[in-house]
Amino acid sequence: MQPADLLLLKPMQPSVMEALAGAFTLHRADTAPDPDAFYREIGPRIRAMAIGAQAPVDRALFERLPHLEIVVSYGVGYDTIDVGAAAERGIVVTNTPDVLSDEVADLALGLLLATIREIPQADRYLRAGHWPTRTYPLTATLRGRHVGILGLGRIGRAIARRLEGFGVTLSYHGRRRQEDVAYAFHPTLLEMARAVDVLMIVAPGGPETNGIVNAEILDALGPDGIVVNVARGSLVDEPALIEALRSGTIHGAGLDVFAAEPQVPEAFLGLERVVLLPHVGSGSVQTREAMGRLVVDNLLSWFSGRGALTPVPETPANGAAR
Ligand code: 8YV
Repeated sequence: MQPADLLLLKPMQPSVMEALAGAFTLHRADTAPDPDAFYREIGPRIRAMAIGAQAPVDRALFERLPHLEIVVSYGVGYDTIDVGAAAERGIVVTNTPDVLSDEVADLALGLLLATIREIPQADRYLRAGHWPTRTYPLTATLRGRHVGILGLGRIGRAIARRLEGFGVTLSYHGRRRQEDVAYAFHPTLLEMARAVDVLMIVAPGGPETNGIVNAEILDALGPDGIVVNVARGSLVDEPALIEALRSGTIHGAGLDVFAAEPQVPEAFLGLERVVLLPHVGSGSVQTREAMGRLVVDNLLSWFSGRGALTPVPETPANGAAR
């Protein structure tokens, strides 16, 4: 049988490219000299598409791919894929849940501690030769804190489990109360922000959560407040966060994600009580390999007629609507 035609918007990691090349006929959109001609010629042959997380996939792209059956995304968040338009066409969308939860949770804890105890700043201080002249200034503490988790999904729960070991109080806010956890549920983000002094952002991006961490929420966190974001930059009103950090409305922030990444607002770079990371939450060799394997396995399972392994809930698991 002829291998199915697979579209890549950009190349993926070598192990994934190798596995895909062995099973599919690959077409790379990023190297096409004339994108319109490329989609006119190749578009009708494409049955599958593999993408990196945060690649925009909209209705207009689906229209250029009339025989598309499946979109496999390398990442757990799929806020940039129009899953509504996919579902209408019966196109299955898959993501890579579970395999990255512990890795992202580890990074979130590291970022929280780095922010509160100023670990990167202290490292810079030592390297700059300041220690012999003056000991490093005392920092804030995690002791006695109340952490509010925005989004108690798989990663949120992995973060909460780790935080239990740190002896902090835990609360959460999300779409609904979860009966199998003992942490306090807050029906609104504002109510939770008033109760806690650390806001850990782990909720999905997209229109429902766009800019929900705004000036009012930051004000409610208060002057000891710490914001840690390992989800999507879009959840945070970045100008409001910059202002809150400048004015001392909150104490500090640890950010792994930004609204227009890889562009980072210049103002963050000049702020002392901020730890900035280049979206590395899932970025270990082992976890990225596991994500890559799941991308490939979803495709292999689909084209052997066994359905997708990890379809997102919005689209049909077996393409039933087609
Ligand atoms: C990305 C992520 O997958 O899973 C997600 O939603 O944001 C990350 O793990 C990673 O940056 C690779 O694109």
